[in-house]
Amino acid sequence: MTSDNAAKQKLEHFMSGLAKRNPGEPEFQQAVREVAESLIPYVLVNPRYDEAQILERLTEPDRIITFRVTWQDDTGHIRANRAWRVQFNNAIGPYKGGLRFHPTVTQSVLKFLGFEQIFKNSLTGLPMGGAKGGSNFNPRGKSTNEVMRFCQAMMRELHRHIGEDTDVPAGDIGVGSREIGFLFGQYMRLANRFTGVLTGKGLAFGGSLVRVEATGYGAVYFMQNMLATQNEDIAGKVATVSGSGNVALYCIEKLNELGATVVTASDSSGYIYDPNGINEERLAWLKDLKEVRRGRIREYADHFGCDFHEGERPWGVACQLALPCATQNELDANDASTLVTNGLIAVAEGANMPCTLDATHLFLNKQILFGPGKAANAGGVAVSGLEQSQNALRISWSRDEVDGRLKTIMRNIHDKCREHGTDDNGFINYVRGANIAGFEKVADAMLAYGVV
Ligand code: NDP
Ligand code: 2IT
Repeated sequence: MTSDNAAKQKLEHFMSGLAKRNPGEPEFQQAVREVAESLIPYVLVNPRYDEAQILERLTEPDRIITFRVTWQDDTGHIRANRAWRVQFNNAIGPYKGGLRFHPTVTQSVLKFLGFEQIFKNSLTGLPMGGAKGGSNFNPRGKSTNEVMRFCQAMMRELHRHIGEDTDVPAGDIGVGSREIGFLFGQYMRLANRFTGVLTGKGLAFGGSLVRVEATGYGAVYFMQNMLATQNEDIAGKVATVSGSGNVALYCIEKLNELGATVVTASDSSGYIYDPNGINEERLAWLKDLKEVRRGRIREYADHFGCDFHEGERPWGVACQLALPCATQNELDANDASTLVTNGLIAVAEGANMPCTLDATHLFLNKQILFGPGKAANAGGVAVSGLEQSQNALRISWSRDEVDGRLKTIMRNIHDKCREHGTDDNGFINYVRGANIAGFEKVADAMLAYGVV
């Protein structure tokens, strides 16, 4: 049997076992398959990992805490939601990862996110394990008081399971600085401790400069590093961005600063196409719409007189750079093919797993520069790690200090991907590179611990 065939057979055997153990969890199975495609050939030539069953152990969370959150809405009705914290792996540091509030949140979604987080956090070079949490609570249409009551009710249970040396949550979809403030305030009351138990905090109470911008900026820094390998640059390129939340807004900001023209943004109702670009002034308006007024993207099109495409995603628009920054599986193989036909040269995943596995394969087969989320969007959790360091030291670094460290971390991640992902023909497969580089450190720590 050739080594290729042996790897294929082992992959299918491994995935069929995983599917049996995790029925009805398509997102989790998808995330594991993407990683296993890279890692199985690698463990076959590094049998110490296979003998210690590292892949099998890595794909089973350390624990999942699931609980009811009961709260009262503004009309006095009692509401019940379900919440989780998936503590996936703490081999290289305390559990770390965001909290997501969205009606589509399921255990499968949080397991995929927690699993990816293990590799992402390892790639940052900082001592952070992998976790994710959240709730099927829908923040849309809720008053600030309702959101506050929900966050307080959630923390009534969550506080027992987290701690600065145990598990440090942060934001994700539907959880921004407002929610982190409510969660942190409640943690302090319950634990009577002021400590860095959450990241993404406000600057007045232990937050780090540049954390708000970090994921979006980091994705663009990663894009810059990928383009440099082909003597290309961001200046003068047309970019499509999806989403208009935390990641998308600061991705657009950095792309503008570096001279790209960003022609799209979206939310779950559709996308806007602004052919002249979402310039600085328009971005300021969009930030106010999304961060302050919590409005819909359609209002941008109404205000600036450009096109709104209801119920559609932006991948039909011609561009050289694509940065999906909204949610998982928002870019499929048809979209990927259209993008390539229209002149795409590079993709940086600002969101987690925004490209389907078929789309990812298509990009790699066409030798497009493709930065997978666990590498390209690691800037957010990296600056969270820097927030933890500042909290532990009881100091605050300047904006330039944090941004400088972020740039260095993104360059290092890029270089690790290149080291582990370069094909014989020179093409850099960042997916394989990120998976192997992220895996090595965690797997070596697990080997050192013996059978635990
Ligand atoms: P936000 O809640 O700030 O924004 C999310 C954006 O995505 C909104 O525009 C939202 O539109 C859109 N969106 C959410 N769900 C869907 C859906 N099911 N279909 C279509 N559009 C959707 O979240 P973030 O910007 O923080 O997160 C975006 C992505 O980036 C996620 O994949 C997240 O996991 C990832 N990420 C976030 C990090 C962070 O630091 N925040 C770090 C690394 C990755 P609408 O308002 O209509 O729902
Ligand atoms: O997906 C992610 O990396 C995040 N949502 C950020 C996690 C964090 O702990 O800052």
